[in-house]
Amino acid sequence: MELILGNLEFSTWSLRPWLVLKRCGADFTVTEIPLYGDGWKDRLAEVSPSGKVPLLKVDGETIWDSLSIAVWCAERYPTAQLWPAEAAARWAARSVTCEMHSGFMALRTDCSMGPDAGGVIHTMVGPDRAPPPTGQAVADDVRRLVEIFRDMRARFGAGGPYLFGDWSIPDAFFTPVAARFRHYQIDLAAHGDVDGVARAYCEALLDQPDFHEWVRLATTAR
Ligand SMILES: N[C@@H](CCC(=O)N[C@@H](CS)C(=O)NCC(=O)O)C(=O)O
Repeated sequence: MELILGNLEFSTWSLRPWLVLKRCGADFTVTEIPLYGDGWKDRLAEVSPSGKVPLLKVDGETIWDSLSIAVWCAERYPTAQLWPAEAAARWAARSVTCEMHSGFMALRTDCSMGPDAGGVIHTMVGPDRAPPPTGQAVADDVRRLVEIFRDMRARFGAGGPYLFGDWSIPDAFFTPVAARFRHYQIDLAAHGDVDGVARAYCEALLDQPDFHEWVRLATTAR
């Protein structure tokens, strides 16, 4: 099984399925296609139906899109319990995962990862930090994320440090967000996190052993 990814330092979409596959204990190799390098568009077009990463090559098939790969993993590895077992929690988990997958455009734009217009490279993994964003649209996105984190933790999070207690697919989708918040030094308390619940959740995501491994991989010469 081969997982094809963009730059480990800043491809937020790539981090998601890698975390999910790690949780499954899957045996997979990683191929990194550096975005913005020489000939990167052609190389991507050769392997990816959508012209984007991530994608998974398995059993002679190609599965593309981070959410589709996560759903495939949940089917292939039922014992990994990638969605919460309890029905209300499971549907909430799917709702917030889909909301993340299809939304938060202001956050993605104003807190972008990778090279910016001035040539500065913003990463999820380094000690580099950038000034917090100032626009209202991104503030609205952060406020909604804080609301999701606080609501889900309060309703479903009693069994552990993750959004639904035990680790589940939404945690893979929110780990890049936690890394963006850290890089852009966003103070969640200023966006409704009155008692630090959302901040603690983000810290748990950045402290998961698999994310530490990703940071090691991304910061090791290759
Ligand atoms: N919805 C897709 C988005 C994938 C995506 O936008 N990937 C970026 C890399 S982080 C990409 O391949 N960009 C190349 C391009 O747009 O040409 C997913 O979840 O996999």
